Amino acid sequence: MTMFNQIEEKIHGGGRLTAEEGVFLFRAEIDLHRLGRLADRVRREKNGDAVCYNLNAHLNPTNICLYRCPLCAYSCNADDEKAFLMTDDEILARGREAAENGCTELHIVGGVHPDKPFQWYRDLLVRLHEDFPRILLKAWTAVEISRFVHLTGRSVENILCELMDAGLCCLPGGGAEIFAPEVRRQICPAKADAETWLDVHRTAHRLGLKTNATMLFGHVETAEHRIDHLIRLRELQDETGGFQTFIPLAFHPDGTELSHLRRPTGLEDLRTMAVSRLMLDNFPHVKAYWISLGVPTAQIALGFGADDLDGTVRHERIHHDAGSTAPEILTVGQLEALIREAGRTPVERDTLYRSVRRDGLQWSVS
Ligand code: V47
Ligand code: SF4
Repeated sequence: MTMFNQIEEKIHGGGRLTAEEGVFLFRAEIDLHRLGRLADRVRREKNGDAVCYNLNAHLNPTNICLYRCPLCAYSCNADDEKAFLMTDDEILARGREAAENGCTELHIVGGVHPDKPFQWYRDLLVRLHEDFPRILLKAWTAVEISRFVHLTGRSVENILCELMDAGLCCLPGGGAEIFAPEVRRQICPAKADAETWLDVHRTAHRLGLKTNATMLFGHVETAEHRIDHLIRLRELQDETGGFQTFIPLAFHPDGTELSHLRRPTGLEDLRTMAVSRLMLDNFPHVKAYWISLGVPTAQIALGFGADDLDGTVRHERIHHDAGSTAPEILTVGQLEALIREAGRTPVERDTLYRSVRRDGLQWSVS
């Protein structure tokens, strides 16, 4: 029996893939359609026909960043002509716009500003939460949380508790990149390391705060690095159960210090989606982020393990600055049509994966 046959039998029997099997599935000669069918079967067992999506908006309060990761085209220094720092009024105007458009979520991340104290990040949540209490705030990556720990000398737990009191609902999955230190040294040498990222999420889960996880693929990493990354996430999920969804992010090189690299191809995107679904047997959802994959690949990814399509998305800058040619926004009608055309049933969800029911401008969750 070939190794692929053995893997299929294992998956059909509910078994868990080893690192060696995961690396094998990344080999170029593996039949992508066969791999996709396997991931699609696992997806169907977990989520049936449903594909969830949400109505959200991004808020990136500043692009000034202390870390200046080589992978990033978005960040800059304070004296750069493209530098911006939003005022309180501009931030609240974004909240108002999101509310007027029926958004249930604000996704808030940005540069790690060299001068802004923890209080600035906290107060921003307080103001948005006070003015727009129905919009759930998915805010600050583990990288930002570790910066707050450094700034205040307080513990991760203490910082997260204060942010939860301020209105934080969930941590986004950014900053994970690839955990292996030899890769981080090349793509993001200055920011939080793998252990710090995992510890922030572990602590969040212990406090009852749900989080997401990402993996940035298609730059200098190998299949072994990707599998190591996925297994470290799987182990933490075994321990805590606090991850909601996994998002594979395709690297966009334009405008970064790594602009000599090429963007991963559509086939690499789909292979990574399928292997992620198969390796992360304890993650409820796998997300196709159309801003990163592009709309056509994100739609096809719904047949390669993804069951979560993020989102209506307005005002995204991080991937667009790095050359993403995806639109700025998709309407609910467009998202639902993409899902239906893929033969699946669209279900609106909120940040915590509760179903959303709408009646005119009002909505309720269950
Ligand atoms: O951590 C930065 C990535 C991430 C580039 O939690 C780049 O639901 C590609 O994490 N090419 C931020 N990617 C985005 C993110 C995210 C997105 C959607 C949903 C969720 C969620 C989280 O963007 C960063 C980094 O990995 N990124 N630069 C680039 N040049
Ligand atoms: Fe800063 Fe994040 Fe860009 Fe790194 S990826 S430079 S931490 S904004």
